[in-house]
Order: sequence, then structure tokens, then C-alpha cells
Amino acid sequence: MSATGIGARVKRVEDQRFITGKGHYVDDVNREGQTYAYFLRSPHAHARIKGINASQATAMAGVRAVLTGEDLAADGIGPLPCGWMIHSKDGSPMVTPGHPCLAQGKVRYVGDPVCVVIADSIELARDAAEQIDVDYEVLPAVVDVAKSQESGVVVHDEAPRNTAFEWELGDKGAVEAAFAKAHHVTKIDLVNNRLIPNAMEPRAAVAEYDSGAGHTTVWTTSQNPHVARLVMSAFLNVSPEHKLRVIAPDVGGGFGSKIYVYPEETVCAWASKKIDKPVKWTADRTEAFLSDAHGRDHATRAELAMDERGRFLAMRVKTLANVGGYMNLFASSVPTYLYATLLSGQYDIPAIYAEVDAVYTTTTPVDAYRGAGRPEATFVVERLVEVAAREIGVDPATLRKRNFIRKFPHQTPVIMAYDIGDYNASLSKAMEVADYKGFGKRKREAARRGKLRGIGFSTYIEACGIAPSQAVGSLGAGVGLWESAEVRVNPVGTVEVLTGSHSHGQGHETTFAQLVADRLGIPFENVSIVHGDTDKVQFGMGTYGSRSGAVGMSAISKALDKVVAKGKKIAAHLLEAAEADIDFKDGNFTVKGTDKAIDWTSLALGAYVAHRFPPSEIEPGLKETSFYDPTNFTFPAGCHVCEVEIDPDTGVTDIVNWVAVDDFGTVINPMIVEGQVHGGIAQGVGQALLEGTRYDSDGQLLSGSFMDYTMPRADNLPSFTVDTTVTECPSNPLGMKGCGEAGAIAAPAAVVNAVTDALGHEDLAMPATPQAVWRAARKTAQRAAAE
Ligand code: MCN
Repeated sequence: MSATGIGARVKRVEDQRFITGKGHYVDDVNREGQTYAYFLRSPHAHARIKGINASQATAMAGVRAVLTGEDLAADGIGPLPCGWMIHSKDGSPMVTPGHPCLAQGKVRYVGDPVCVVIADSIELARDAAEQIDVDYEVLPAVVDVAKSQESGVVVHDEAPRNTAFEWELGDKGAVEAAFAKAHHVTKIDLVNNRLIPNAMEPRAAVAEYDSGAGHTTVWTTSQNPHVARLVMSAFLNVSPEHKLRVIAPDVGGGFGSKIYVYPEETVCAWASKKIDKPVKWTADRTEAFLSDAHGRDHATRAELAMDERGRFLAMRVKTLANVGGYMNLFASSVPTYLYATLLSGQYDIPAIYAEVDAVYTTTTPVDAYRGAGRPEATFVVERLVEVAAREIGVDPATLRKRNFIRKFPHQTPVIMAYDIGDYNASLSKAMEVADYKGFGKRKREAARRGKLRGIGFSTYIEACGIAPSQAVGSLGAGVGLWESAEVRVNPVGTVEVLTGSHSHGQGHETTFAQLVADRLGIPFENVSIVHGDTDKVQFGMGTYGSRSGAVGMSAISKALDKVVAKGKKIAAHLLEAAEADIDFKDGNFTVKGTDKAIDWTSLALGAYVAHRFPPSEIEPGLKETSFYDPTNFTFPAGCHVCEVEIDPDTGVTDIVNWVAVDDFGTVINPMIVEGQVHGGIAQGVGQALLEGTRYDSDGQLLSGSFMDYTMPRADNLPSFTVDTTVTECPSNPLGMKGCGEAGAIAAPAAVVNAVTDALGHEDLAMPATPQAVWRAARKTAQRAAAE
């Protein structure tokens, strides 16, 4: 392995600019004559808008415009789309009344943008917004997904019970038959708590309309600028599409929350044309809490049927998924295709039946957040298995091993075809590294100190590399997501790679360059990665669903194959040899069995300056493109073990040890992968112990700041032990599986399994705050005293 090639721990090249304050983010973009947008947001969760009087604001000097939903409608601009149509079990299409960028007639969550003020400064825009009088008729709110359908509150007239869809997956009859003959049934009710994404950089947009060229440029905090352009141009009636350029420069984290096309960014693009001036908007942290798409928010009943030997016979799951006030772009696919299809976990379960009701409430729209559906599925499966183990008195690791899938490929009863894995290997390794055998001793020792010690497993699986068209076709989703790459070899041998992936913290500028340097045998420093600009990269699908390695890098790999193939043709011509006799290794083209050779730099120059290429065989230049659509998802899987110690007097949970053994197939950069795992675990621990989104019954967000919404900090986390097992993914040329979400998927179940193990009972919701844990510990103590 070279010092910078595949498998090397290369330090992230992008970090130089990030840690020296030289990153270039949207808020760093300033255009001449720019104006500032301020969104006046609804203070009510649910209200009819009876009128908007903006006359005083409009009259203020320096105010360029006050625009409302009516202005949008007058310009023929319709609601934002929802990406994936889901059909209910009765065959009816989901009810998705549309998401206007500025409220029309009604507001449906606190923070819903009602109008936008554009002014010469942000202070002025904010002052002017205070002069706007919105006449609201306040309506009752509903925030709890479990109560929404029976609440009598109607969020959208088109959905009288607030039900967007009632979807099902699996064989209901087979599941009922299996439950009827089960020896033991474990049943749990659980809530997957709503999360607020909190990327470090808030959302922002700068839009500039060039009336001379009839062209708009939007700089925006997007994870997928091309999809943003496609949606925005359709929404804003921009034709042809390339009259809109979207640039996503450095983006300070997204975690899924910057995939969608949001109202605010779209309104900036529209407003810039309307007033013929650049318009800038940067969300403040409160706006981020209120208006970034939230994650999770499921209420689930799950049941597992087992035979007398603890073999899993069937699983039955009913989930209510909160979609909030509007159906967002990916919101329909998260609790369906990305959730129910993973309910088999790592287990051989003959029959599974899942029902998912997506439900509107008067809360911030919910969409994908790191893991998107897969953390929810893992939480259901891994809690169910843990509780089942305790109920039937079998060691949780043993029960898992007894039920693992061992033969591959494996077709689950919920559509997914797992290609490869070795779940026993990762669990066994994790048990060893975590010294599972020694746990009993540690527990007794902790008890002597008055502490409760617990250990929890999470043997998770996820589907990454979203989304192969062949696989999603069988889900009925219709649209697959490929990725593009263009490899440009310059005459001096340096290489530029244009990729449709977007890096917003994942280190693509490093790992993608490692692949190129490794494959071409050229210095790592001679490779640069270009992304995030629709005028530079022709098209791409962006970054989410841990797809950029398996899909984006595979596209690069395919393009590199073409570059090498053409290089061989050129080398054959220059070396006066047959093409079949040319070998390529370590940056040198050689003629087999001779000492004739040409190095990479000379070949690159030759591609541009060499004359007399046979015209029918070789075109001058060296640049190749590939569009790569994988044949299947990748299925990263692994085992996380969390060990906790609880102080029963304070309820504080201390994570004392964490072992993660993951299978990500071929690893390009172990250091970056470990960083991804660390970050994911931190987010999962946040969900399990700290992050509680709270609305009051009027729909006011009570946890709307870092004072009330607790993010994980370094002192909440142990030093992680991260290890791997490797089974190479057969469905992409690099053998890679995604790693960007694994930690967040695995961690919540591991923590809750550990905490409930310590407490000795199951009745604990996330986040397991000190107060909740203290109460639970008291219950355990009272129960023990009563016995
Ligand atoms: N990698 C590797 N070997 C592998 C797999 C991946 O070296 N076997 C490298 C990749 O080359 C890439 C990184 O690890 O540099 C992550 O790759 P991958 O798992 O393909 O994930 P993506 O690049 O597609 O990133 C998306 C993923 C998701 S879905 C969320 S959410 C998330 C995450 O990445 N959001 C993040 N990690 C994040 N990290 C930061 N800092 N900020 C975010 O917003």
C-alpha cells in the first residue's frame, strides 16, 4: 500500500482550510448591491390567515419588497413537490396537498414562513417585519403522532384524519399463521424520539438574477445541488434549466437536513428575479430549530414470535410516523422504503408484516436525518431481540447468534436481498474486544460502589449506496439514483475529477483523490476533486444514504478504467507496439517483454501534443466520463457494544466503554471511516440520552435552543474502540459499503439496551435523561424491596 493510496490513513486535505478559517461558505458570498431576506414566521402551530397588512413595512425606506403566498400564486408558482408517491394498502395514492413556499390561507407549524421582507440590510428587514400585521384565526394544534388521527384537528382538509397514507409490506397471512403457533411472543411499544439536526452551519442562500442574461445563480447549503436545480427550476418555471446555476460551496454539515429543496432558498431565487437584485438569507439558530426538517418521530408496536428454542418465526410491526405539517421531499420514503425494508435486521426471520401510517401534525415537517429510517428499524429490531432474550432467559448474544443469517445472498421477507456479510464474526469480535465474559465481575464490582452497570448490544444492518435503479424498481419507487464522474487528465499529467457527489464533512477531497492516485500511480497532490457547482459538473445525485463511496467512487473508478484503456491505446501508438501488448502499472505504460515504457506524465502530454494519431482509432486528449448505477444496495453491518454505569442517586448514565466492529467492505481511508463512525455514535448517544424535542399542547417548540435541546458533548462520550471485519461488497467495483450513517444507526439501541440492562427493566423512553433514569432506578429499587 502506498502512503496515500487505498487503505492509507491520509490526513484530510480539506481540513487545512477548515481549521484555519479559510473555508468558503454561503454566508461568505457577498454580491454587489445585495439585499437581505427576513422571513416572518408563524407564531402559531395552526391558524387560518385572515389577512396580511404589510403597508407600513412596505413604506419603510430601504425596504425593497414584502412578498406573500398570494404573490407566489399570482406568479403561477405552485407548491414544493414530494418526491416519492406511496400507495396505501387499499391502493389509493398518498394524500399530499402540497407545501407552498409561503403560507397560503393557513399555517401548519410554528415557524411556517408567512411572508418575506427584502431590504437593504438584515436589521431593516427584521424591523420592517415587526410592522407587518398578520390577522390569524388560531386553530387547535396536534403534536403527538399517536393522537393525531383521533384528535379531530384537521391539518389538511384533504386528509380528514390526518392520514397521509396507510402502507403495508410483507405477508400478513404468513405472519398471523406463525404467531398462532408461536411458543413465545415478545411485544414492545416504543417511541423513536424526534430529533433536530443542528448542523454547525445553518442553512443559507444567496440568489442573483442577471437580467441581461436571464440567468440566476443560487449559492446554497445543499447536499445535492443538481437535484436542487432540477426542483427549483421546475418550481420557478426557469426554462431552459441551465438558466439556473446552483453552487453549494463548503457546507458545514448536513446530516440529511440539507438534501431537500426548502421554501426559503427557493423564495430567495424567485425574489431576486422579482426585484432584480441579489438576495441573501442566512438562518439564525432559532430558525434552524424551527424550520430545518426534523428527524425520526415514530410510535411503534412490535411483536416477535419464537419457537421453543428461541428461533424467530415471525415479526409484526405497526408504526405511526409523524410527517409534520407538510409532506417533505423524501418524507414518504423514510418510514417506508428506508425503514420497513430493514426490519429483518441481521436475522433469518421467515415472515414479517409491517404497517406504516404516515400522519400529519401541526409540527415542523419531518424528513431524513442521519440514517433516515434505518436507525428507527434497528431500534425496533434490536430492542425487540434484547427484550425477547430477557423474557425467555437466554443470553442476548446467544439469541442473536442463534438467529443470524448465515448464508448469502439472502432474500428477506421485506424485499431486500442481502448480498454478503458475516454477522457472527463481528459479534464474536466485539464480544472479545469488549471483554463480555468479564462483564459479570465488573457489574458486581460496580454494585459494591453503589452503581448499576449494564451492557447492551446492537447488531445492526443498513442499506446504503442509495439507490440502485434495479433494486428500487422492485420497491415500486420507480426512480433510481446513479452517480456521475468525469476524469480530466491535463497535459502535465495532473488530474481533475468532477463528481456529482457533494462533500459536506465526509472528506471526499481526500478519499476520492486517494482512489485516483492509487489507480493511476500518480502523486496524491496532483489530483483535485471538483464538486458542488452545476455549471462545472454536468449532473449528479449528491450525497446522502452513505452513497458517495459505493456509488460516487465507483463512477470515478469506471471513468478511470476508461482513462487507462485510452492511455493504453495512446501508449501503443507512441511506443509503436500492439495495444494488447501494453501493460499499465504504477503510473507506467510498458510493452510486455521489453524495456520500452512511457511514464504517466509523458503519456498525458502525448495525448495532447502527439501528432498523427490514426483518426479512426484515437482522438487527441484524455478525458473520460462514467455514469454508474449499482446493481444492489450495499449492506454495511456490524456490532456495537455499549457498557454503562448508572448512579441511582442522580440518574446520570456514564458510558464507560464502547466497542464498534463494523463491516464496511473495502476501506479507502481508515482514519476518515473511524471519524465517521465516531460522529455517528455521538449522534446516536445524543438521541438515546440527551436530545428531546418537546412541543407543548399548543404546538410551541419548547426545546428551540441549545439551552433546552441538549446536544452530546465530549464529556458525554467515552473513547471509542473501533474495529472492522471485512466482506467485500460484490455489487460495486471497489467492494465498498457505506460508513457515514452506521454509528447513528447502531448506537441508540446499544445505549438503551445497556441502560435497561443496568436498571433491570424495560420501561424507558429515549432520551433516557438523568431524571427518567433516576425514576426508573427508584422503580427497580422499590420493586426489589417489595420482593
Ligand atoms: N469511506 C471509506 N471507505 C469505505 C466507505 C467510505 O474510506 N468503505 C469514506 C468515503 O470515501 C467518504 C466517507 O468515508 O470520504 C463517507 O463515505 P460514505 O459512507 O459513502 O458516505 P457519504 O460520503 O455518502 O456521506 C453521507 C453520509 C450521510 S448519509 C450523512 S447523514 C452524514 C455522513 O455521511 N452527514 C455528515 N457523515 C457526515 N459527516 C460530516 N462531517 N457531516 C455530515 O453532514
